Amino acid sequence: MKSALITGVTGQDGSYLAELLLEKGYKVYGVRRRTSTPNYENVEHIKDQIEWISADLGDLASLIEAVRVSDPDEVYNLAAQSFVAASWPQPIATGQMTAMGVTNMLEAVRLVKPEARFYQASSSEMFGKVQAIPQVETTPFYPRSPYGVAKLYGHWITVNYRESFDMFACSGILFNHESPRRGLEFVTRKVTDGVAQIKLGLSKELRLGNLDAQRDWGFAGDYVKAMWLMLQQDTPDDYVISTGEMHTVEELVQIAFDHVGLNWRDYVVIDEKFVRPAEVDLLLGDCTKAKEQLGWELEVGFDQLVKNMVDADLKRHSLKPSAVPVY
Ligand code: NDP
Ligand code: GDR
Repeated sequence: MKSALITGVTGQDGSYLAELLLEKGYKVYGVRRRTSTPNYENVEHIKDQIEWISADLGDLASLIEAVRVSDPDEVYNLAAQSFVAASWPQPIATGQMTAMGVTNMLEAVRLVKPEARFYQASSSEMFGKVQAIPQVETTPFYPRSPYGVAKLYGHWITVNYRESFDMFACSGILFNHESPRRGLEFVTRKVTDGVAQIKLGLSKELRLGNLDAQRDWGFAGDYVKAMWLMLQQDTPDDYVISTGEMHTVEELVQIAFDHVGLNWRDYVVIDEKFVRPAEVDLLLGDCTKAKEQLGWELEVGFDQLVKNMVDADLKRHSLKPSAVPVY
């Protein structure tokens, strides 16, 4: 039985990856950090199948112990301060977790089990102010946020450990991927949750920032398969994972409102509070390398993804007693 250690297992991607690895018969060790109010929402259904290890990306000693206890064949480093907008008000914490946290995890692997295969969750945000359209593995980087800068450090330190210590370390340059388990502050989920609340009479408006931003949005369940595939190859490498399709935030909003029979213009309010100090105007990935070398394929398209997320949020709010408006 293979064993895998996942950091960030309580997050969106970690939960789908844990499901995938459990289905494949792995023993899954999940890192959770100590919080005053633990949140297992994404992993409630598989909580008992995961071996839990208490550790923090900022604490090398705890990561060394995590690698020692789990003795992993594969390590997936998904933990990070992952919300771009929060990286301006918290640039140092973002750097400590999203950048230095990667070195901590790589060091723990190098010191305890250097032959373990390592996956780093890199990001299309590293392309930032894009230098070419579409973006491929060799497109120059130009990050536009403290988060993007931190991810770029994480990306290069992963490449460096591969080249310096001959470690099997891969970096997945993943474009935006979403699901009903996406955090509520990210734009897709904010929209689908907002639409569900408006439809059910629980809210009257949806406040958003830049509707012109364009992103390449895929389904998280498809993307974690690419992570696993990268670690099954003969040699370690870096891969772009994307859909190759770009949509504006406005298109996302339109599909979500249309799905419940409402006109978005009646409810959306532009709020400067959600406009970023430096924006990434567009991201569009070309994942030909992943398709050809990994045999990776996309299953869920953009329209379907948005509708599935709206449906999931409608269901979630309908099940809550608070969903019944009090007149
Ligand atoms: P989430 O924000 O949903 O999950 C982040 C996870 O990291 C949570 O489990 C969180 O734990 C954990 N975490 C945060 N800080 C620490 C810490 N100091 N020690 C231990 N654990 C910590 O992110 P996603 O699942 O969406 O993304 C996974 C990774 O992929 C992230 O690194 C993200 O930056 C990257 N990425 C994501 C993309 C996307 O579109 N989703 C695209 C490209 C890259 P807790 O539950 O306690 O908060
Ligand atoms: P992003 O995702 O920054 O691309 O990072 P997010 O969903 O936060 O923003 C996408 C785009 O939507 C615009 N936008 C808004 N965004 C939010 N959150 N809230 C709003 O009200 C709003 N209005 C407009 C943003 O300006 C932006 O252009 C995600 C994260 O998962 C990262 O961890 C990951 O690395 C990248 O995707 C790839």
